[in-house]
Amino acid sequence: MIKELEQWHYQEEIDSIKTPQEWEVVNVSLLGRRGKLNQLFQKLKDLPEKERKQAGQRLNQIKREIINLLEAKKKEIDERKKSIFVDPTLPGRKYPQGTLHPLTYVIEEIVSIFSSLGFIRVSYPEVEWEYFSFEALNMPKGHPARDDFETFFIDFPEDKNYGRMLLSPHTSSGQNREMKRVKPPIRMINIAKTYRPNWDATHTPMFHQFEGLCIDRNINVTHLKGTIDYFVKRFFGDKRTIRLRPAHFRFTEPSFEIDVSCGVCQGQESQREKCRVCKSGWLELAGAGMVHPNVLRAGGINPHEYSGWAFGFGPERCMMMREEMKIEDIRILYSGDVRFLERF
Ligand code: FA5
Repeated sequence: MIKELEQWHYQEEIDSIKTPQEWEVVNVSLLGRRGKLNQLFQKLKDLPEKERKQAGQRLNQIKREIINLLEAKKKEIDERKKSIFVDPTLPGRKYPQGTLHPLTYVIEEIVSIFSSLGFIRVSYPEVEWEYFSFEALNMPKGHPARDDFETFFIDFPEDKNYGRMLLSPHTSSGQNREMKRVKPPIRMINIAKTYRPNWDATHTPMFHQFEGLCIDRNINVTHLKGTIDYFVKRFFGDKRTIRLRPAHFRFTEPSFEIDVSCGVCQGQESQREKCRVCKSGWLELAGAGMVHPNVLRAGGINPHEYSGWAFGFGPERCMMMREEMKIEDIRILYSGDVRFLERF
């Protein structure tokens, strides 16, 4: 015990106290009912008589030292407190404040534009079955069109009806789920995270898509064109126009790529070839088309009674195509760089 007492650095502990709160903590830990000193006093009774006497004397001595040191420390802290001048008229300190991610604002804006047309926002699983991402979209097992949607597969037992589990490569997987959830008329806007193994200035492995789906009696391409034109004018500005180019998707027939006129050169003939952003007057915006009859059937909808269209946009790309954004590399959105995020 004597050895333990000699190696006890209570003085250093008391010396290191800086605030009244720290003083309280140390005071209780040394002199409190369950404090170190009391614990050592309790141990005395188990020592042989000779050692007990010696240790008892030393312990009492240490107790007095601790009391004196703590009192001196308290005085020192009180003195220091008196000498600190507090000016309550000074303005408060500003703490850094976080904001929503810029893409969250963009998604809210997109939802509000489509809500005004009667579209209802839904979200479907990001960890999805092969069936909803491919089979239900007229892409049977082994079909080469699946390669267009490079996919991350999940290490999970295969389901005999739904196939392998995967990270959804596009929001089109929500089409079949929506058709099974509600009967037409359907006006869905499905916004979710989507995943593909890509990484460059215009691709990230995790990105978002928003999928529009409209199914009703007598729906045709003019409704699709009108809806997208309305969105583009509200999102990018009145001067921007769209064009539909023929394309191929297995789940729509006919299928289109939708382009928006470039916001930098405004698609003007004299300037578009020199434009550093588009080189053609147009920027590729989304895929779209009339829902394939097989896709309607897979969703339990009679293609002789109903028709519909669908589109799939990338909100990150939409954000990049806004002139005022000046985002040249999509990856900055997910870099966590506060200097970039502070702009919003
Ligand atoms: C599709 O994903 C189709 N499902 C779209 C569709 C829906 C067509 C409904 C017909 C009917 P695509 O692979 O082209 O198509 O992707 C659509 C948009 O997602 C692209 O225009 C782009 O804006 C965005 N996108 C695709 N891959 C990435 C990526 N790795 N990073 C960021 N955005 C991406």
